[in-house]
Amino acid sequence: MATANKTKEGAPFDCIIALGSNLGDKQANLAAAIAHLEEDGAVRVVARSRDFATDPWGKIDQDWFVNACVAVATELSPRDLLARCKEIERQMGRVTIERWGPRIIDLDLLIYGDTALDGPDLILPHPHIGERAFVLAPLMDIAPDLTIKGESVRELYAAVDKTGIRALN
Ligand code: PH2
Ligand code: MG
Ligand code: MG
Repeated sequence: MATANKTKEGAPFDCIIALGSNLGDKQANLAAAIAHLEEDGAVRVVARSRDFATDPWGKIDQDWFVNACVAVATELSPRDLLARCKEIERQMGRVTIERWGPRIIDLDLLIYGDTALDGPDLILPHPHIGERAFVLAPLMDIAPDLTIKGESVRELYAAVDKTGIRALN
């Protein structure tokens, strides 16, 4: 266990993974990705947010997204967990044509304990959490008191533009 981070229900977790989809059956894609995460026993989902419909951010000439987050417990290292996420994206048929473009499924590591990394393939904590309501709204569901670089999810969420974000369940 990397740190003593806990969900709002008190369940310890190692990592938070953000999920997004804006192609096909978006909610089913998120559910399938979460099932894949758990299928080999190396990752256990300890909390799952609601699904949120979100307007596209960054590249706005594309369909709306469904976004969610899961808190997971795992013995996998950050890089092995990233590789597992990339493998799931590949298995589910993700094709990347352009940066921030449409995708069947996107799995991003947001935080992994108190690990700070700045590599070409993985930056931890994820550098854009504070700008993105589509990440912070689901995070509020599972870990509002989590601190990221000195600011709580609650504080970050209060400050971000929440236009175009709505819970689906
Ligand atoms: N992901 C992006 C870029 N823009 N917008 C929304 N609403 N949801 C996303 O998951 C998303 C995005 C790059 O990963
Ligand atoms: Mg992403
Ligand atoms: Mg990604």
